[in-house]
Amino acid sequence: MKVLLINPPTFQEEKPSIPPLGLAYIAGVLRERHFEVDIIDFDLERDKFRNLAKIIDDFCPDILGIAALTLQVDNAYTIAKIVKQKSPEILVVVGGPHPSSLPERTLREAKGNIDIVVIGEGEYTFLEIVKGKNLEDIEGIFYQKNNRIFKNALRPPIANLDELPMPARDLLPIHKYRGWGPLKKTPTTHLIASRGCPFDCIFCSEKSVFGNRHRKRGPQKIVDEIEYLVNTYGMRELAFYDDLFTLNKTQVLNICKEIQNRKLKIDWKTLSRVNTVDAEMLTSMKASGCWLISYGFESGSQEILNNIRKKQTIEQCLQAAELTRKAGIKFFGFFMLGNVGETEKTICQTIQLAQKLRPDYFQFTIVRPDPGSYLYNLYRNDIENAKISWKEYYAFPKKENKMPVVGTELSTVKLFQYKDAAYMYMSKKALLKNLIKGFIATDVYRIKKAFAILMKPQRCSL
Ligand code: B12
Ligand code: SF4
Repeated sequence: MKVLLINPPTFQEEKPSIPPLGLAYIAGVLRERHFEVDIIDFDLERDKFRNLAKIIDDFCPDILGIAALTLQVDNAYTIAKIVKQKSPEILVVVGGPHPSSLPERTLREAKGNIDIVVIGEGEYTFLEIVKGKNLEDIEGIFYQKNNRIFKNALRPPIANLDELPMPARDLLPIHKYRGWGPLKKTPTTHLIASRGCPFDCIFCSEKSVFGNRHRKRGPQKIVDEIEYLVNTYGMRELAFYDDLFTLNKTQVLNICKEIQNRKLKIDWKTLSRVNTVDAEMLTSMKASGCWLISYGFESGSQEILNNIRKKQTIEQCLQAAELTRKAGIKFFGFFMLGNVGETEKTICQTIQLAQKLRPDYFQFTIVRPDPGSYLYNLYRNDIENAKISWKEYYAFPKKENKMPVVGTELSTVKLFQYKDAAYMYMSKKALLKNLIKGFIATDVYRIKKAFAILMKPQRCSL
C-alpha cells in the first residue's frame, strides 16, 4: 500500500514558515507500520505543483491524503479533481482544521472527487483507512459512496500522546522553512508538547482538531524530541505551538528542568495565555532558554473580552506583561479589531492598552470568523449568504477583498483604517510609511491621522 500526503499551496504571497507537522505525524505512524509513504509540501515547493500529474504517475499512490486549512481548501479540491480525472481508483482523503470543521460541506464542494473526510486527529483514523478497514467501522470519518454521504461517529481524542512515534520530519526539506515571527537564531522549527485547550474563546477554531481536553506529552519524550532536533538537524531555535503550552504549570516546570538537566543549549519561544503564567513558571522558562512568549491580549475593553469569552481581565494582561518583562523574556502581543460589539471607543481602548503594555513585537488583526469557531456558527447564515470564497480567510487580506466581518457595526473599510491607525500609534516607522502612502494615494484619512498622532501620540482618537 503506497500513500502520498500533500500540503496544498495557499493563496498567500509568502511561503510557509513551518512544516506541515500534522502530515509528518501521520507519516510517522504509517512508517512505523511499514507502509510506504511520502510527503510533498506544495506550499513550500510551489513550482512542483505544475507537475502534479507526473508526480502522481511516478509515485503511483493507492491513497492520497490532503491537508487543508480554510485558505487551502480550494486548492485541495483542485488536487483531488486532477487526481480523480487521471486515476479514479486512487482513494482521496482530506483532513485538517477546515474539513474537520465542515466535513459534509467539504464532501459536497469536492463534487465527488474526495472520498473521505477525516475529522480531528488524523493518525489512527488514517491508519485504519490505509489498513483497509471497512469504512462503516471507522470512527472519525464522513465519506461519500454512490452519491450519498455517510456520517460515522466521532473518534475520541488520543489519550496517550506518548505512544505516537516522532513525526517523520525527514520526509520534508526541513531546512527550507524560515520559521514564523521574530527569530533569534536559525535553523528553527516547531514541536508540540500538548494538544487541546479547555477555554472557549469564540473566535478560535482549534477545538475542531484537538478538542477541549488538554492532553500532555511526558517531559522526557518532549526533551528527547528537542535533543533529536538539535543533534540531527542542528536546530538552534524551537517553537512550541501547542494550543495552550502553559496550561499545566507542573508540565512546563518539568520540561524546563529536563532541558537544563540535559544541558541543551537551545533558544525557544511559545504561545501563551495571560492568566496561565506566574513568576516561578516564567523564571524557569527563561532559565531553560525561552526568549519570547506570544500572548493574545486581544482587546483593551473588558466588555469585549467578555463578549468573546476570553476569560481574562485587563489587569491580568498588565500583570502577565510585567512578570514576563521581569523574568527577562520578550513578549509579542496579539490584538484583535472588529470583535463582537466593537466600536470606535473600544478600539481606542485596545490601542491604549497596547501602548501601556509596550510589547516587544505586536500584531493587530481584523477578526475573521473561521469555520469551526463559535463565531462562525453564530453568524453562519450571514457568512454563507455572503458567498465569500475560502481564499479570503487570511489575516492580512487586501482591502478590496470581501473578508467577512460579523458582530460589529463598523464596516470593513473602517476597520482597515483603524488597523492602520493602530500601527501608527505604536510605531514611528508605521507612522512615516502611512504618511508617505497617504500623500501618494491622496488618502486624506491617513494624512490627517498621521499628523494627529504626531501631535498627540498618547491620546487615541479615530
Ligand atoms: C503554527 C501555526 C501557524 C504558523 C505556521 C503555519 C504554516 N503552515 O506555516 C503561523 C503562525 C504562520 C500560522 C499562520 C496561519 N494560521 Co495557523 N496555526 C498554527 C498552529 C498553532 C499549529 C499548527 C500545527 O503544527 N499543529 C500540530 C499538528 C500536529 O496538527 P494539525 O496540523 O492540525 O494536524 C492534525 C489534524 O489536523 C489532522 N490532519 C492534518 N492534515 C491532515 C491530512 C490528512 C489526509 C488527514 C487524514 C488528517 C490531517 O491530523 C493531524 C495529526 O493529528 C495551529 C493550531 C494547532 N494547535 O494546530 C494554527 C491553525 C492551523 N492556524 C490557523 C489559521 C487560521 C492560520 C492563518 C490562516 C491565520 C492568519 N494569520 O491568517 C495563517 C495561515 C498560514 C498558512 N501558511 O496557511 C487555524 C486554522 C483554521 C482553519 N479553519 O483554517 C488554526 C487551527 C488555529 C486557529 N486559530 O484555530 N499558523
Ligand atoms: S484562543 Fe487559545 S485559549 Fe482561546 S480557546 Fe483557542 S487555544 Fe484556547
